[in-house]
Parts: sequence; structure tokens; C-alpha cells
Amino acid sequence: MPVVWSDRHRLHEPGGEIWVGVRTPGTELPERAERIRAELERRGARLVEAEPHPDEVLALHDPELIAYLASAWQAWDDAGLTTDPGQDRVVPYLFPHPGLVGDLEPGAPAAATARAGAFAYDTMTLIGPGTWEAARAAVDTAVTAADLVRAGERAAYALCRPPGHHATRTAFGGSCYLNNTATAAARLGRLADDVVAVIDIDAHHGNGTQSIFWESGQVLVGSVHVDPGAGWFPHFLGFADEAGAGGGEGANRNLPLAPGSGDGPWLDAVAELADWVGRRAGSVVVALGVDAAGVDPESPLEVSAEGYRAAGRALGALGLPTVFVQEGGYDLGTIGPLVAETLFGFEEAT
Ligand code: SP5
Ligand code: ZN
Repeated sequence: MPVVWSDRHRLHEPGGEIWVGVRTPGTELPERAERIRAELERRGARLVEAEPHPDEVLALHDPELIAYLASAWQAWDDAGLTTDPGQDRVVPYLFPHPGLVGDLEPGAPAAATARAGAFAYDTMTLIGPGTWEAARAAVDTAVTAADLVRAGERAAYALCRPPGHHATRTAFGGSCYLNNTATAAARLGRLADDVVAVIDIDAHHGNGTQSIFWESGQVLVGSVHVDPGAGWFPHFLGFADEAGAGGGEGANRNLPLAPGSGDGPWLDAVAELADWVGRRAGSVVVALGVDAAGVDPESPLEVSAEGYRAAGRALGALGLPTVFVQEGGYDLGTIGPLVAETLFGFEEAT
């Protein structure tokens, strides 16, 4: 299947993450995408350049979030914050928490420091000089892959970076700025009347995608992930009883797994999601994080390379047009092979 790529991902260098107030090196590194690309090329993949698209492709997001992300770095630098206090990335410090503002509509903050907290929901997702351009290119990558499938490819893989499934309509976090997966799903559904499904196999709950399609019956959203109730990101969301609302009632499914779960329970959950969407959807977007792997530093799940290959086969057996969108996966030594196993498993089954 075609592999959609943009060099512009390299412009996003998070420069670490602020985790419990401490700046740690972080794991969402440019090298991740380079490793995946190298492995897929080694196995003979066909690379396709991401097609630039106008900003209309960002319609799932609030225009205020878009305007903020596009200007945040410059505003931060203009405010002198890179020299005093000497912070070289945009970092929030105060949040318009419901307990702070209550029913009042918070005013638009003038200070660059305060504006950050109006759009970021965590302290870990830093903005640097090239973040906007890279996040924008990741959306172009996902949209290009969706367009290839709409044009008749059975499947396409968007090698997106930064990832996207934690980004909501109005806020960013979890190393994500713009929701690449949700945008690909909206693009796939645009011309077809039938339902599109998202199957999110990243180790973390895809809270952004869930929230964007919460009231939509046109996009099914299923996610298998480590149980947030057991102490894992995104902590507040991703529980089994979150089923959607309004027209989207019953169109959202979460399958949280206990920490330590390996191939058995994980593949059962993938099969359950595949079966659920197979009977309802005409096309699929797979949010492909490979951070459920045993070696991954960001999750306690214990999925093996054979598990990823089997997941790929289960998804391929659906027989539906499918867009894969890269999400998490942080072990540099295995990220390439894990992605390759999933995609080859898929092709094996078709
Ligand atoms: C796209 C994606 O996979 N985002 C994951 C975001 C979860 N990050 C949570 C990070 C928590 C702090 N990391 C500490 C690492 C200790 N091993
Ligand atoms: Zn993840």
C-alpha cells in the first residue's frame, strides 16, 4: 500500500515535555518517523509525498484553536519569554478550569503565557518554532492517504507526525495538536453516504477523536487501550461506559484493558471492534499507535510483533477500504518493524 510522507514533520522538535513540573527529554521525537520510513523502504514500500491542502481541511477544529496554534510560537517569542524567564517552548501555566470560571465565559487573555492555558489541556505538549508547520503537514499527510483510498486504493498508510488522536475540537494535548485521524475519517466520509469507522489501537484512549465525533452517528469510534482507571493517560476519559450522545448514542465504544495485558486480550478486543464496525461501516480509519508493545516506554501493555501482525490480518479480513494513520509508538528500536508487521498482516489478509 502507498506510504504517505512529508519531510516537514522534522520541523516539530518538542524539546522535551514538562511532566509533573520537570522537563524530561520526552519520547515523541523526529527520529520516530525516520525509523518507520527506513523500515518500510527497506521492505520495498512505495512512498508518496503528502499533497498540500487549503485550511478547509481543518474544519473539525475550532477556528480559535487553529489561529492560536498558527501564531503561538511567534507570540511567545515576541513577548520575550525565550529570554525572560528563558523558556524556549510555549508552556501553559494557568488553565480556565471549570472550578475556576464556573458558568462565566472566560475573557480572552492578553498574555501569551495565559493564552497557552486556554488551548492546552496538559503541560507536556510543547510548541516550538516549527510545530505548526509540522502539525499542518501531518493533516495533509492523513488527507492525502484518505484521498488515495477514495480514488480506489484498497488501503493507504499516513506516516503522520506529530500524532493527533488526543487533540479535540478546541484543545491540544497528549503530544497532539491537530487530529489527523479524525480529519482522515471526515474526508473518507465526505463523498460516501455510508458510515465511516475509526478503530484506534494506540495504547492510549483516543479521547480527541471520541470527543469530535461524540454526537455523530456517521462516524463510529472504537478504541482499545490501557484502562485509564488503572492510572494511565488520559486518566479522565476512555472508560467502557462512554457510548456517545444524541445522534451518536451507541456509536462510540471503549475497550479498556488491564495493565500487563498481552496478545490474547488485546487481539480479542481488536476482533470485537472489527466485528462491530464490519457490520455497520463502509470504510475504516485505523489509528495505528504501536505503543501497546511490550517494549514501549509509555504503556504497560505487552503486545508482541506477532500480535501486531495478527491485528493487521484481522483488520484486512474486514475487506473494507482502509486508511492507516500513525499515532503513538516510542521505542525507536522496534517502532519500524511493529508498523511494518501490522501493514503486512493487513495485506496478507486481502
Ligand atoms: C499519541 C500518544 O501516544 N500520546 C501519548 C501521550 C501520553 N503521554 C503520557 C506521558 C506521561 C509521562 N511520561 C512519563 C514516561 C515515564 N516512562
Ligand atoms: Zn499512545
